[in-house]
Amino acid sequence: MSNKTFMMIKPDAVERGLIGDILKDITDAGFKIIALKLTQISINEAQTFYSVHKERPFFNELTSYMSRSPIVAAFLEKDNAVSDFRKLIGDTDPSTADEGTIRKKYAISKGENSVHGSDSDDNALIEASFHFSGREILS
Ligand code: DAT
Ligand code: MG
Repeated sequence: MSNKTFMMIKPDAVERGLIGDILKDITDAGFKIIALKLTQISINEAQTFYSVHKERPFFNELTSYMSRSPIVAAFLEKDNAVSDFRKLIGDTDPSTADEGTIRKKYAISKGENSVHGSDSDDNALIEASFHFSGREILS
């Protein structure tokens, strides 16, 4: 089991000034930030990042939303990072997310759900490599 996960603060949350609140929730939960950047992805980059969902009916909505305004990308370290971070953010749909989770607190809808968290150790590394060069990651 790896101790790293990748996350993004998505456009809906950056647009509403929630970067600081969400990073505070993440560090309060015991995650150490080992890489961090504010950036904006192109629609092509969003299509690559979410290519696993390319046959899904919400793919166009998802990729245009993710590229419409800036995001924050972060690489995080903690024991059981992937599963603990998924617990911290809650269900994909904020209406069914547990009380106190980041998506319950901040997300607008299933599509505009404020945060991304990797779903496996392998994907955490793939996704972090998409956004960060080696020298941008603390060792
Ligand atoms: P998660 O982000 O919880 O891992 P996912 O991998 O199933 O969820 O989907 C990726 C993103 O796609 C999700 O965060 C929001 C969007 N999405 C998923 N299902 C959707 C739906 N039914 N309608 C609109 N957007 C959806
Ligand atoms: Mg997912």
